[in-house]
Amino acid sequence: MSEVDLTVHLTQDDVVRALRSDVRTGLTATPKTLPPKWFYDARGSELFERITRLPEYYPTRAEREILAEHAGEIAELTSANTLVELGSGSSEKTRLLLDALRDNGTLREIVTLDVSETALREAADTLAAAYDPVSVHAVVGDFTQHLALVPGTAPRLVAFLGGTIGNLVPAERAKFLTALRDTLDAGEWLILGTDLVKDPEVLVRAYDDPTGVTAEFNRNVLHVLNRELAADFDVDAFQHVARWDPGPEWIEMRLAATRPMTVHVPVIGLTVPFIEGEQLRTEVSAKFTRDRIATELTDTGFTPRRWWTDGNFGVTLAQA
Ligand code: AVJ
Repeated sequence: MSEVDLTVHLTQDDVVRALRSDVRTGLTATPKTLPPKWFYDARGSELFERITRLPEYYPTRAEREILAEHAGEIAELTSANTLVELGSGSSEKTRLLLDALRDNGTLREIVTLDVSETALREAADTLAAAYDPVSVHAVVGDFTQHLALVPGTAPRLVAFLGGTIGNLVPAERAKFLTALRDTLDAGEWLILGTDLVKDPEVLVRAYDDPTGVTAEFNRNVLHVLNRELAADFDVDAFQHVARWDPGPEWIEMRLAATRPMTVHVPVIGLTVPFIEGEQLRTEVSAKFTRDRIATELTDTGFTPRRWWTDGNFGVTLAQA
């Protein structure tokens, strides 16, 4: 079996430094915020897996169906030699694309990029076994920082799936898409999954399921801070909140303090007061329209080539 080669652009030390810096910035801001990327330790990733199987959380199923239906066409249109997967958590859906590229006879390399070396090694080994003799490059990095370092034989097809781009606010999206466009040669490809604007009740239910899995996922970020930074959050004293904000058209997840509290984060010498009812924002998940996606892609130098939807979720194929 061909070997996986692993490149580390982000050490454990960098990750710890980034967490400290994000926590200091976010918990001293008004209103308080934390970036969603810190949800995903082993427990958070497991909780997210459970979310994807909830009847209320339609995006994963919708995207899988769209990709299953159109992977062949995507492979034909792109004839990609390299599939680059941003965030290896989505490997399962990426495999629909990999199967199609292999069947198309063009697949030569797979690149998978993720912040978690453990998750990455596992995903990369599985891919190497399944797609032998295709070579697999695992890159430990952050898709907002290390795009320029993504290897692979052109034409590459970069897959950014799951609607994860919605976790970025518009300025961050523009920065990310511009950086991605800059690293691609003209003619290379992006396949982008985006959740769509719809009835707010449907959206809120997807982020506030009756069994409370999403609530546990949301609170998990406080467990991460307790473990990694010796913080003393009373996790159960925070209530899960999911709201639709019609202005920016995103779902906001928040954690509301159910009583006044003083939280200590000794590792960074921080003391954080919460008043009763105060809400800490933990995630935005932006929802899109076809027009908005096309505009954001065009504004950053991409040309949208194809659009598929089931009415709930959209998949766009764009070319650099
Ligand atoms: C994996 C980031 C796309 O925003 O829908 C699921 C994460 N948050 N439920 C999303 C999530 C709450 C998810 N993404």
